Amino acid sequence: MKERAVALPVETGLEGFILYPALLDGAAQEALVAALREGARKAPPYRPRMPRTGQPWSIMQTNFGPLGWVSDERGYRYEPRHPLTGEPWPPIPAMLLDLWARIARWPAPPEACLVNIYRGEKAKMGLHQDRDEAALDAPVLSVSLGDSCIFRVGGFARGDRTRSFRLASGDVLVLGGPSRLRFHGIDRIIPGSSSLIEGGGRLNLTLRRVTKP
Ligand code: MD3
Ligand code: FE
Repeated sequence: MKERAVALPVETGLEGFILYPALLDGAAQEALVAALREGARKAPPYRPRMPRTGQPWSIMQTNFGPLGWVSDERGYRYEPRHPLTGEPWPPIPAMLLDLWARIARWPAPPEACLVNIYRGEKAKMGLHQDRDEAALDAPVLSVSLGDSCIFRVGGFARGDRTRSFRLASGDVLVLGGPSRLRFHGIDRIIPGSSSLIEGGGRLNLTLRRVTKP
């Protein structure tokens, strides 16, 4: 996949938190959406549920790669198979593996690509930490596609002060070093801000190393 030649990522002031605005150009975004649509035929998006209560989330999810992140009454965990079809997740699209190799600065490939699907005004993700991975020293790489959103990032305790950023289609974030354990969430999407996805909405891809290499 071709990426824009962005020499300098945006300085966020947060160590290990690197934002590459519009790293993916329009053609790369289109190609990625096409690859995701193809994969999603084998791994249909489903609505995750909260541990214990089974309360449904406002977003849908699916995964690519040898492992996929799932949430239901039994808790948060990584699984090698789709919860509804029982089939292995489809492979991570090659263009995403290339992107990881180029900018994650990590010696082993990602094992999971979690796809979050935000549709409508109600779609959001509460403040949380990502710590279900044994390889917590590996970064998380995030790609935003479609409508822009308001992304919130805090500190290392839930009550710490937060800042918010707008993330737009084609933006790539690398969350590494100490920032890997910052609280973060999505307040809302901004409907009508992109025409990339038919019918509107936002996709977020997170590439993750789960096991220690
Ligand atoms: C900051 N997804 O899937 S991606 C998630 O846009 C998740 O769907 C959001 O949080 C989304 O867990 C945000 C950006 C992101 C991902 C992981 C992080 C930011 C992070 C880990 C630590 C700090
Ligand atoms: Fe997260």
